[in-house]
Amino acid sequence: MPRKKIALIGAGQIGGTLAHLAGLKELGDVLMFDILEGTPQGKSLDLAESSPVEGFDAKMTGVNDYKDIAGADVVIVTAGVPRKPGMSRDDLLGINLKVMESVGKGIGAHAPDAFVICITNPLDAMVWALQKASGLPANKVVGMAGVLDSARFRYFLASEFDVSVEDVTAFVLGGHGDDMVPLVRYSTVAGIPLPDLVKMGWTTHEKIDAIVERTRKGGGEIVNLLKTGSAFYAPASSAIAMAESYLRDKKRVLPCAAYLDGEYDVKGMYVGVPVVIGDKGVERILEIEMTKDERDMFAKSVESVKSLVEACKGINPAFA
Ligand code: A3D
Repeated sequence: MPRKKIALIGAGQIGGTLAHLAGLKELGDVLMFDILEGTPQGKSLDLAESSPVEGFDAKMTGVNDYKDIAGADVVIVTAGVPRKPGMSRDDLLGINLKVMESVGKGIGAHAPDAFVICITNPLDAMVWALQKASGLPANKVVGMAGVLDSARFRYFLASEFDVSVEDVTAFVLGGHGDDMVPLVRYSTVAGIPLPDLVKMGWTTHEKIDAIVERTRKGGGEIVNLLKTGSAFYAPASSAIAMAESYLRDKKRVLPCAAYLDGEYDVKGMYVGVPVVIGDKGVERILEIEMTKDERDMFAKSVESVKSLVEACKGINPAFA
């Protein structure tokens, strides 16, 4: 069986980490594209030179021409600019919208059969723009945010309880912004929901509230520490989990920014919800019951996404 081909659009901090992880996991041959000449070539060569030490077989190639992504099975998009301290994700809208336009056209022309994962911020609006610009079916274009947000939630909870991260599951819904919706009721330690752990005296409501708040602001916490960019290790791991579920038809249930066509009473927008990812792309959207409070939080998050999508249409009427 020929190796799968993974194209990475953007060879920056996340792009380089994606290539490294894809190599280590032998997901396929990796092709890195960037507008900068030399960067994707240099990173690819460096990574290829690590392969004999790590013992993986994967071709690593750096390119500056979209025609080289032809035949890609998966395309992961990180092209654009990241946040600096003091910036919100939404401040990136104007610049990154233009980038999504050119990247979308490149993918549509050269890799129309690929499964596309967008990471560029502001995520929910950028994945929407990327899908429109590429012309690919909505179930083949998805945004990475929920896997990262729930990984942060899981890590904070595991630290609070002093248990393995493997035994903590977490559930985050909504847009990838500070009003995302971490669902406490659906988050568990070995199947025991958080409210029950409060009853068992493992933690308190106040501590859970503080963890929820830290999760919501998790991206900003890292931006403030790094000062020169945003998180890249955990975002790359999260997107690789999604790519692996597609490539190996694992049918994992993962929170992703998916195109909603009436689900959750949202139409024509991308919002973070649990989905099944298999070899057909987004194969199913799980619609869960929410309490009134959860519905209100979700509605607020959807409103934020909607205002960004409207702003995109204002900047470039071609998206309307
Ligand atoms: P960075 O290291 O700056 O890499 C971005 C790369 O994109 C650079 O190498 C640029 O040269 C390249 N680029 C810029 N314009 C184009 C273009 N038109 N075509 C192709 N390549 C281009 O950033 P990063 O890797 O740290 O972050 C990438 C994006 O991911 C940013 O928008 C971040 O805000 C976003 N991000 C999202 C999350 C989510 O959870 C959704 C988390 C962390 C970062």
